[in-house]
Amino acid sequence: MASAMFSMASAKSFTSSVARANYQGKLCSANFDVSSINHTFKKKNVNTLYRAQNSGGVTMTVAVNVSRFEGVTMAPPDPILGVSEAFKADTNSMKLNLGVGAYRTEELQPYVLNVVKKAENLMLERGDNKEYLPIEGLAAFNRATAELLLGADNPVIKQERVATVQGLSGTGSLRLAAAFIQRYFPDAKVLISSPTWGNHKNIFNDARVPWSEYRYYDPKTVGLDFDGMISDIKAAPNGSFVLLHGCAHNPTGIDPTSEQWEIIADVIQEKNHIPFFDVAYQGFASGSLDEDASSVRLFVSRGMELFVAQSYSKNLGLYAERIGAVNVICSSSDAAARVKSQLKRLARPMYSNPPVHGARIVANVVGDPALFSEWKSEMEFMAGRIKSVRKRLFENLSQKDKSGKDWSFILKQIGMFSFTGLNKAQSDNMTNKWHVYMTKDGRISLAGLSLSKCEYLADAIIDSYHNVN
Ligand code: PLA
Repeated sequence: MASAMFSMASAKSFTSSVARANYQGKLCSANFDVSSINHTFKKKNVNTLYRAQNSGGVTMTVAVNVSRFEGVTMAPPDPILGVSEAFKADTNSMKLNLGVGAYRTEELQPYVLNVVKKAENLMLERGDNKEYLPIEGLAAFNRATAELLLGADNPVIKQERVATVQGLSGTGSLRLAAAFIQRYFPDAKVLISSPTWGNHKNIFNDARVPWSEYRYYDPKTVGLDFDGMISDIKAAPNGSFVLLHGCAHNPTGIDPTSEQWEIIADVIQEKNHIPFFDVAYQGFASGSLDEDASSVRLFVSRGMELFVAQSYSKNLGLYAERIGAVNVICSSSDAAARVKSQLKRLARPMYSNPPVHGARIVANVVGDPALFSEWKSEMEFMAGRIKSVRKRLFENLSQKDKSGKDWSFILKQIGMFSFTGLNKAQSDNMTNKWHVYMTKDGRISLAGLSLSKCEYLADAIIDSYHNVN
């Protein structure tokens, strides 16, 4: 094995040295020194382009024999967003994408809300600029989002006990809060429901926050395992964080009743736990912004300190604008100011400051009484369409399935998803045989379903449920 060692002053001479060595088929390993950087290339078959930059700012493109990323393994497709990729690749005309929770019209087209278009026109007319936002985001948005969540006249707002920081939608807000927990509560763990939205585990794993699960879903009743949930929350070490879905639990579509929320709050208070609400569907579950925030407001009214991550992906259809917020309700304005300063400190090196477009849309819609009431009607309409599709699917399943199976659990679920109870093999059959794309935990997004496709979907579910184990 030949080995070449050289040091050079310019990128040009280095490139040509490698090219020459490669041409001659002699280069197996080369050690070189440019300013303070040492690179070692090993192995044969020089065929990959490698870009190196020295501290003096010289950029070189050199051929190396093997990728430096040999040790990087292929990541599996995302269990939710990967479904959309597979859907796109399917050419069957009957295909249905019920994977990701994204609202579609009855014609199965993406929907941009009228109020969003109006708010965007306003922004164009005003000629709003593209200056950086402050680290904590747009002030008008932060005010509007806290008011929407807690109610405009909530005393905690007047008392300045809410630390609100604009986030990169629900996910980014959860991630920022997780980074805060990791930094300030390094010994605490987060309790998450079993099951939960798949990305919750990734978020806490990446933030290095330990988590464990509390019982939530009971497959026997296709309902809430309330006793299991309460006893797991009781059994957790005092001062744990308890992640709760504010409304429209994902993936099960099963929410606690208001009496159950009271008991959950009792136990969390007894244990000195810190509630952490994920509110990704405010207004989308019931059609009412206030009703869907009632769980959060109950905890706030008890004087508890808590975290809330919010998202405008679904209720305003701003999926790609990445607009949401993290709110920390504190017991004093002083604590809120300190918490906010630390959230900003965490955000600055992560993404510096958030994007402005979605924040302006939300602020304009919520801040204008006419647009606000129009938004509420559009949200009711979207929530209503999902409810009507849910009902039609139930009717089709009940009529077509002659086995006597009770499908009424579908009607009891709330929000954009239905947890069908189909297992992985049955879900695979839905996709492979029927071209119905869904997550492998048996979840289907009813927001991606039209009334006219319900019958086809019912056939697919009945076949998968009865003919696949
Ligand atoms: N929290 C929950 C419970 C969610 O279901 C989702 C989105 C989010 C947070 C984050 O959404 P955002 O970052 O867009 O604000 N869940 C979707 C999409 C709709 C996804 O997986 O990203 C879902 O299909 O489950």
